[in-house]
Amino acid sequence: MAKNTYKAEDIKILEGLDAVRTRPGMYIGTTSVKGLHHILWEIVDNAVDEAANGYANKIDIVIYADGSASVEDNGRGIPTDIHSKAGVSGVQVVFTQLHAGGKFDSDSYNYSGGLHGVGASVTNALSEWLEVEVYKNTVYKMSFKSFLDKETGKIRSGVPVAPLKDTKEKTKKKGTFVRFMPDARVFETIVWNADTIVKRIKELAFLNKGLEINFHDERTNIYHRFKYEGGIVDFVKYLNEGKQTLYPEPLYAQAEKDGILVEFAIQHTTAYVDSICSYVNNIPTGEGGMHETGFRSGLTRSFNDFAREKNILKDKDDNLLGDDFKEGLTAILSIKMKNVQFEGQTKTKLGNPEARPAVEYVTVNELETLTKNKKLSKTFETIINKAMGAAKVRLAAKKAKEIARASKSIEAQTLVGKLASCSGRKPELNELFIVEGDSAGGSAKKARDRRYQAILPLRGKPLNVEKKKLDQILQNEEIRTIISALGTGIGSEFDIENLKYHKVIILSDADVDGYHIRILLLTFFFRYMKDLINEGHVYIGMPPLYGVKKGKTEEYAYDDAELKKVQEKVGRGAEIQRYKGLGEMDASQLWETTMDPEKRSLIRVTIEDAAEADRLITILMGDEVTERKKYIFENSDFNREDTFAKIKR
Ligand code: 1YM
Repeated sequence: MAKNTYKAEDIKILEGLDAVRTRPGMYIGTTSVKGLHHILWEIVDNAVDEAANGYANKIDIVIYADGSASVEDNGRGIPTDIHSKAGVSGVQVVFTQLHAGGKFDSDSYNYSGGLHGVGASVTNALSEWLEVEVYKNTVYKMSFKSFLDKETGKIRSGVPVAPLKDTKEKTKKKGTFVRFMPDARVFETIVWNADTIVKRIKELAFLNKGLEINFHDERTNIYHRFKYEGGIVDFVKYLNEGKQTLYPEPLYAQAEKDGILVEFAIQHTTAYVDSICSYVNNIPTGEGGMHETGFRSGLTRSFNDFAREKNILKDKDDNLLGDDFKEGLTAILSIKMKNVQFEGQTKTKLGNPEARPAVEYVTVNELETLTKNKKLSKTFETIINKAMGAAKVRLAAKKAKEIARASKSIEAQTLVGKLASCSGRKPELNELFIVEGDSAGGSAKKARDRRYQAILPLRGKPLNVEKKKLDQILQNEEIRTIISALGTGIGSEFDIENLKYHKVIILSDADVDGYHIRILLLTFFFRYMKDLINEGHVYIGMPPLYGVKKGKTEEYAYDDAELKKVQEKVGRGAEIQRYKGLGEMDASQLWETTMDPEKRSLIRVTIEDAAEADRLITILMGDEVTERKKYIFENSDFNREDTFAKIKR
């Protein structure tokens, strides 16, 4: 850490202040309101550095009614002794020599602020006046002023009014106080933005645990106090406020590697987006950079290692990806290092290549240590499970993309499979019947009105629902035929404008297989063609459960209650047939009961139905055998009303 005894000779003198005054943009980037705040941060940074090096723990910032601002810390105080080469006090050097300060000597200072590191002299150069007080047993004072140089006609700024003076006034305080008035001739505006200041000092308080930062705005008489004993752990908790966290305490670690101090805190939430905020020497690196890259790969490696060690990931499984662990991740990465190089559009990207391996090393090492902590094993498992879920979705989405691509080529081909298309060319009139079983399919083909009704039979047991994962289902020929028949594409490619049938009618038996087919199709539509359901194009066809025949008349009943009524109506001697499947009906029966728009009854599927189907399919297709058996057992009465009620609920 920094030396306790400071020698003013350490200071390196580089340049005068006039250059800053003539080209402020070169030193603070802009003279906009952003530049205005920049000169405040220069002073605040020196105070924060003093705290970061362990000499101060309190900073007070005041905005005065006259528009000036002050910063005070309780550190060692800027050196007051005479700098041997400059022949003036340390204070004078700090405020009049550009790039002055042990800060720019990598031996005498630890971590420079980089972007803000141009120093307090820049603030002085761009101020109308600036006052410094140093408290070391007595109060030292010095002030600087800008004035018009009559000889050159130019404004000179930051000129000492008098050398640093020991007022001999006794004080118990320790530290440095700096107050300045930004120069209205330099800045587009000199009105401080309290929100900007509060936001930044809060961030600084999070990044420097235990550091108390107070803010008082005299203009509005508003006070703020920030102090976080938990540092970036508190930061992560703060960012996750109002979100549902997956484990109560953020994971936290801190270590040094090759002269780079690395500190991070992470916590996952149920959200899908991530927010990783990284900092170098307290400066936000919005564009990321080497440290973030190292951090991400460190996280990915550690969690994968853990998942393999615990056998959550099996030998045959692929590693989870960084993106999988990112889902719902809130993280703060804060590093401290020397000679930082910023790159990128907004110069907020860390370019130092050495930061990457150092951060990755620390991340992996420290997380490994944490995994050994029994109390945290649940946390790690939770993180892996969340990532596994993300991976599943990722793979399904990838498949969907592939299928979407494939569906384009399928559409280009003449239809494979057994689709019997209709001759009509008006999509709003056209209907696609997806019929369970070849025999029912055959009857439907005979019965249909071929002008507007198309039939797609699904084979006897087309899909072994329990064993197939959704991506495999997408490879199923019938599903592919449905995709190409509908013409809309799927997933992100889905376009309802191209829909060729405005009614898509699922016709399946009222038994376990039929039920499976139905929820499978609904799940497929739900996941890959959601708007098909949202726009009300999906229907469930309702074949009757009973046929009641007496002589030449034949009536149908769709449930037990209706059967009673029909029996009463038809009278004794009727022959009752219970249809076990669509296949038992001949073409004319099928037409009359299920397909004829005049007589049939259809149920329009709502998005809630489909969402429920999607949930059920997880039970029915999932690995939880007992859950599935239980479910099927409890729902084994697949009469029409009941089955649908299950989906509808
Ligand atoms: C309100 C602003 O500037 N505090 C501050 C600045 C310095 C020191 C302490 C300090 C640093 C060192 C030794 C060192 C600075 N000193 C220099 C320089 N608060 C504020 N508090 N002793 C005191 O870095 O070794 C620059 S900043 F150059 F003189 F060392």
